[in-house]
Amino acid sequence: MSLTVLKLGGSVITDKDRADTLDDETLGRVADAIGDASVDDLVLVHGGGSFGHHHASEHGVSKTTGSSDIDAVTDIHGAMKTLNNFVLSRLHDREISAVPVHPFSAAVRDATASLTLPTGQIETMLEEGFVPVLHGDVVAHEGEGVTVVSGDELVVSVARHLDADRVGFCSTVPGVLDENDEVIPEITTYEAVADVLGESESTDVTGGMAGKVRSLLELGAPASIFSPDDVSSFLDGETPGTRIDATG
Ligand code: IP8
Repeated sequence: MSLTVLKLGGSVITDKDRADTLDDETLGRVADAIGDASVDDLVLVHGGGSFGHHHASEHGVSKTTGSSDIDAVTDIHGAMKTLNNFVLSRLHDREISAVPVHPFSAAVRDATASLTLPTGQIETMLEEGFVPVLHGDVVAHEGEGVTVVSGDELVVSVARHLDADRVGFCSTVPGVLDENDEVIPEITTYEAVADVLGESESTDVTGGMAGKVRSLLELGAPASIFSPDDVSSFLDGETPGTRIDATG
């Protein structure tokens, strides 16, 4: 059986300009593509968009800055569960056996901020024919209260532990873009794209593409970044957008 992990970017499935607002049209299109595809095993992960990020920034919680305030925990986690429920319902409308996996109840960060996400339940869900749907969330973090765990971190963790065959990121951009805004078809080393992505941390803050490319190069499985229009072709086994694979 081959395992595919697909991340739905938060800004793809929500309206990023309005708090707690779905982009139902795009979510519906992506759900249609997933419903029409014939993949063996599929794990979905979605980001926070205007649900998680809005509440996280209101409470000053990030991947590195934690909080023990129960209102912060319930607001952020609650918003992400609401978004997860919307995603599940749109998948159920297409007869996809999607089931929720809430990282707050399963994952943990130690004092060095290293993330542990048990995957036994996800494996059994897959074996039983379900499509587990994880999401960016808050997680208990030793010495910090809770911090944010991004969907990207969850994708990397799940793909590593379950030895995924393919990893896809459905994003608002059609791939990693060069200086002329053309899609770079393939990235095999960071050096080759360092000039375009920038080495600085500011790139991570503004777009996260540099950090994403770095962690995908370390994944050990081919990963692709593409737009919602390309979900079908990715699930059909093609490599739309940018393919990132350090193994060449
Ligand atoms: O959108 C962040 O997940 P991401 C989730 O994948 C929260 O970075 C709670 C802000």
